[in-house]
Amino acid sequence: MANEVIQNKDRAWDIASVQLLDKAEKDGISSAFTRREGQKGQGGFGKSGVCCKICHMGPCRITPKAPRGVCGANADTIVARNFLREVAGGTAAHSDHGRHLVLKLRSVAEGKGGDYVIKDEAAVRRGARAYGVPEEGRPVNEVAIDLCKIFIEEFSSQEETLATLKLAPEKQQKRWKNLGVEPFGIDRMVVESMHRTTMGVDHDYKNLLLHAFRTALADGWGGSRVASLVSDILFGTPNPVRSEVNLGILGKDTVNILVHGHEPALSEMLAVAAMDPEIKALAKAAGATDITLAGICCTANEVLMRHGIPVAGNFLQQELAVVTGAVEMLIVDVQCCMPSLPEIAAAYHTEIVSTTDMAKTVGAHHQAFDEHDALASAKGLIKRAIETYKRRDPAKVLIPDAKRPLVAGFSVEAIKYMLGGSFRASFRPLNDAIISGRIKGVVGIVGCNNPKQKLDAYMNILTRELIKADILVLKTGCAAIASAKEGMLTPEMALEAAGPGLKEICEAVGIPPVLHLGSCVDNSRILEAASEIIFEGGLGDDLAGLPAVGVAPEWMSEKAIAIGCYFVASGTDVILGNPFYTSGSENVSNFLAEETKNLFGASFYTEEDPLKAAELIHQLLDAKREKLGINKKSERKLLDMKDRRAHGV
Ligand code: SF4
Ligand code: MSK
Repeated sequence: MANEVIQNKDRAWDIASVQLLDKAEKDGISSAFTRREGQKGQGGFGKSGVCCKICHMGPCRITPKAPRGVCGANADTIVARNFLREVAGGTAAHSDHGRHLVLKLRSVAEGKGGDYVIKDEAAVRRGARAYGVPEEGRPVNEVAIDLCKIFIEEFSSQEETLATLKLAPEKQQKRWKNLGVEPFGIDRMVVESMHRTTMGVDHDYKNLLLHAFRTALADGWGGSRVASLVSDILFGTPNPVRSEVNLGILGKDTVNILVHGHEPALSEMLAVAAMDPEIKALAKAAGATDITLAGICCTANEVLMRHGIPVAGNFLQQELAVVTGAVEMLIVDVQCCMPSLPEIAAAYHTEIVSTTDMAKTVGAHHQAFDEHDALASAKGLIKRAIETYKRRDPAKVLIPDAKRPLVAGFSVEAIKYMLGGSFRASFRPLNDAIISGRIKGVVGIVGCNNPKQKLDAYMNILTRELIKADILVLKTGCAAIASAKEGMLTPEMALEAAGPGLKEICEAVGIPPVLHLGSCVDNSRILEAASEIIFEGGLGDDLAGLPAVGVAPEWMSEKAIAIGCYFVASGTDVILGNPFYTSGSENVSNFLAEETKNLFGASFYTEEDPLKAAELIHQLLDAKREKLGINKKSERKLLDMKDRRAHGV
C-alpha cells in the first residue's frame, strides 16, 4: 500500500531497537530503516540481475523486447556475471581480512610485532600438525614463520591448489578435483573472477557459476579458515565466556566506546588499554565512573569470544547506538560500517573514528592505527573519547533498559573439549546423539540483518522452532547477536525451549542448544565442526550426507553469497531468507537450485517465512537421515494457525 505507515515495532524484534527508532524519529534522524522506505519500489531490474554496466556500450538491461545487450550478451550471461562478481567481492573481503592477520602473525613471529604476541602456542602447534609443518621440539616462532609461508602461498599461489583444502573430508576433495573447482591462490581466483566477467570473456553461464563456487571455496577453505586460525594463534582460541548484549550495556556514567567492523587487531589492543589504571584514572577525572568498551557486528564477536567484552548490537543497530546519545566514540575498521554514521553522530556528541587507510568515511575523524605502536594508539583513542565524554548532553541520552546475559566462545576446540573432556576430547557424544535421533541434525544460522525484514525476527523464530525440534543450532555473525538479544545464548533459557532429546544431550555434556561460534569468517568453524563429525565416524564419509543445513535468514552482504556458495560446494544445503538477484535468468536460478545437487550434493533454497523454513529443514534433515539409515519415525506436528499466531506471523 502506497501510504502505509510502518510502525517501529514492526521494524525490529527487540525493544531497545524499537525505543531508539522512536527516538530517532523524534530527533529527526534517518536510519537504514527509514531510508529503506525511500528505496522501495526501485530496482526491479537490479533484483532480477539483468542489468549490465560492465562496458560503456551499455548500460544494458534485458527485457522481452531487448533480449540481448549491445554486445549480444543474454540474460544468462549477465545474471551469472553479476553473481560471480558478488561472490568475488565477498571472498575478497573475508580473505583480505585473513591476509592482514597472516602478515601480522609473520611480523610477530619475526620479533617485529610491537605490542602483539603469540597468545596461543597450542594453536600454532595444532595448525602446524594440520598443515604438515614439523613442530616437535621447535621454538614456536620458528613454527609460526613456516606456517605463515604456507598461508601466504594460499593467497599467492598461481598453479598449486590451496593447502587448506586438505583439511576437508576426502570425499569433498575428490568431488572438487573431478569438477575442476579446486581453487588456486585466493588472489588469482578473485582476479580471474574479475577478468572472466569483463566485457567479451566468459559468456557461458555454467562456466561462470562454476568459477563462482571455485572462488567461494577459496574463501571458506582458504581465506576465512586461515583468518580464524591466525586469530586464534594471535589472540587466543575462544573458550566459553559469559558476557552481556544489547544497547542497555552502555553505561549512564561511563565513557562508552564502541568498536565496529571485522578486524580484531585494534580492538584487542583497546581491550588491554581500557584496563590500564592510568586510563581509568583519566576517565574518573573527567567525571565518569569507568570506561565501557563494547562492540557492534563482527569486531564485537571477535572481542566477545576472547575477552567477554559486551556486544552493543548487530548490523542494523550501529546507527541506533549513536542515537542513544551516550556513545563517546564509535571506532570503525572494515566491512559493514555505514557511511551514514558521521551524519547521525553530528546530531549528538559522538565521534566516529576510522582507523584504517583503506576504509575512510567522509565526516569521520581518521586516525590510522599504528600497528607498530598499537597500545599507544589504542590509549590515544581512549583519551580522545574521555575528552568527548565531557561534551555529552544528558538531555539527549536514552539508554534502553535492555540487556541480556549470554555465553559465547564455542570454537571447535572448545566444543570438542566440552563433549569429551580434556583427555578424550572428541565429537563422539554428538555423533552418537545424532545417530540415536536424540539430536535430529545440526543447523548453522548465519549472516546479517536487512531492513527489508523485521530486525532479528526470522532468526529468532527459526532458532526457537529448531531447538524445540531437537536440532542443534550453531550461530555466527549478526545472527548470533540476534539470539543473544533474545536470551537464547544462555543455557538456562535455551534449555527450557529445547526439545527433550537435545535438552538431554546438552545437559549431559554441558553445552547450550544454541552455540555462538564467532564472527563471519568463523563460518569456516562450522565447516570445521562438520568435518570433525565426519572424521569421528558413524555418519558416512561425505559432508553432503550429514543431516546439516545452513540458513542465512536476513542476509544482505556479498560476503553472505560467498559463504552460501562455499557451504553448498561443501555439500551443505543453504536456505536464504531473501532471494539472490538472479530471477532474471531461469537457467542461472535452476543451476543454483537444482543442478548443484548433482554436482555438490546440496543446493540453494529460498524461503521467506521462518516457519516454512523450519518445515523445509525437517524435510532436508529427514532425507539425509533416511539415506544414512538412521531415520526413526518421530511424531512431528505441522504448524497450525494457533502456532503461527503464537509466533506473531
Ligand atoms: Fe551491455 Fe554487453 Fe557492455 Fe554489458 S558488456 S554493458 S551487456 S554491451
Ligand atoms: S557483520 S557481514 S552484517 S553478519 Fe560480520 Fe553482520 Fe553480515 Fe556484516
